[in-house]
Amino acid sequence: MSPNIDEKVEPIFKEVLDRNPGEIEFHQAVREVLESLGPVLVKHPEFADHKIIERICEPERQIIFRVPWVDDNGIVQINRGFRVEFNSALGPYKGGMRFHPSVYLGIVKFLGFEQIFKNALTGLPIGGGKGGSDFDPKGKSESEVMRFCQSFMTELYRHIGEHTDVPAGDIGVGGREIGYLFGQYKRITNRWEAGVLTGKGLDWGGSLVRTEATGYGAAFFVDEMLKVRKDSFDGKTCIVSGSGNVSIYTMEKITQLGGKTVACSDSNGYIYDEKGIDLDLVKQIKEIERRRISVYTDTHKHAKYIAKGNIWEIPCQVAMPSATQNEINGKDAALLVKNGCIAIGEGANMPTTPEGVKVFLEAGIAYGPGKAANAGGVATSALEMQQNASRDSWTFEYTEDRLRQIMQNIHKNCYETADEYGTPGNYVNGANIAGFIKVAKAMVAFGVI
Ligand code: NDP
Ligand code: 2IT
Repeated sequence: MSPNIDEKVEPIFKEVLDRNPGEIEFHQAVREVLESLGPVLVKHPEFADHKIIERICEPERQIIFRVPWVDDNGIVQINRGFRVEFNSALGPYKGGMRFHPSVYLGIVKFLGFEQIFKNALTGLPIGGGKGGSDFDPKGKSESEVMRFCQSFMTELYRHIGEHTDVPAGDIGVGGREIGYLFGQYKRITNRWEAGVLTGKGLDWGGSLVRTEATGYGAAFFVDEMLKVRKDSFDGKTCIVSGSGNVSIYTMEKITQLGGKTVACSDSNGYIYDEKGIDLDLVKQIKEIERRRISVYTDTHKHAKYIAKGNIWEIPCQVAMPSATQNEINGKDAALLVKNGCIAIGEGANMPTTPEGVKVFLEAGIAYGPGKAANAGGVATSALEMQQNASRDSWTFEYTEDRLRQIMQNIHKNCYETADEYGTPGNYVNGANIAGFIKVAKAMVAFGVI
């Protein structure tokens, strides 16, 4: 249980723990939101009368399915597929799919739960959902990935649709996988239905800026937090963990805003390059060759590769965790603060443990939680849906401008909501409360469904 949960909300959290045994990441994500909601029930007693918190914690629908496929040696492989359609109060379920061996129901539910509030914060008409599989794309051939995606979609297609549920990418799912998934959906349904998936290729219904959007958006969010403090990225030393989609485009925007990223990582270790990470090289290694980040030092001898190292030990002023959940613990957070870190922008979902969050909040540094800071990805997915619906495509400049405005609005909304609820500067409360209220009002309007 949590000492920070209001006594009116505590029995609801206990019920969540009892009903969802073993799903520790889901418990963590729910606890974090529920800790913010006590004062909301005081201002809005109707939310308690309508049992909004209880309903929001229970997914509308959970789908678990078998994904059989044949590997290159002719051996039958079986994975498990998931789609949790969490909440459709504001629009069709929307959220990515994660292909990683660690995926199980508890991870998909934590991601789907956070997605509800994140998507509400974008101000766009999208509900919350998430999916994925315990399939491990590492070491698989191109045709194995294709066969897996085709088998996955052969079950998933019946549950999704442009007005029902619109999946996209997450860890292990990028443009290549979305291509195979879209192709199979089109084939089975005999429909060229662009709006059923986002993150599509630019030649077949994708949006400019979607690839860059999560990283760019996270950097914009940090820029806004720094502006409030009369500061900027200019001259700041930054660390961005991971070296996938979110990390790469976070680093790109940090450079454009005047900062310097000196370290990035993958699950095997991290690179420290005091001259600043060479992003063209990282893109070559990760996006084109799909190799490990360790090969960075083959051509850049001055840089250091630290296998299994802790990237948060490097002093920095801005840290942007962009790999996975719980990658910053209480000790890491204390070290970051001690070494002079003044801002954290979470590109990843729930990358900081509750102990770490406490350290950042108590230190009073600018801390942008994932559901606000990384909302630019899904927001641009919604812009992709808009373009698909109007059979139009926008320029890079226009789309990036829309993304920037959305991130500025999210920042403002979180900042002002934190103030209104008596916790100025606390973006955790701001994001949780603002996101929750929007969904809750819609749920009240719809009656008991
Ligand atoms: P990618 O698959 O492109 O990259 C993931 C990166 O994180 C890789 O460098 C990977 O290293 C590393 N990583 C993954 N799992 C672990 C782990 N268990 N331990 C250490 N490192 C790990 O994924 P994305 O960049 O898309 O996603 C990164 C994070 O951002 C996730 O938390 C995701 O949920 C979140 N996010 C993504 C959005 C998107 O639009 N893609 C939108 C909003 C949030 P390795 O290659 O060694 O596995
Ligand atoms: O966590 C996320 O917001 C994503 N992985 C992106 C979801 C989307 O639908 O673009």
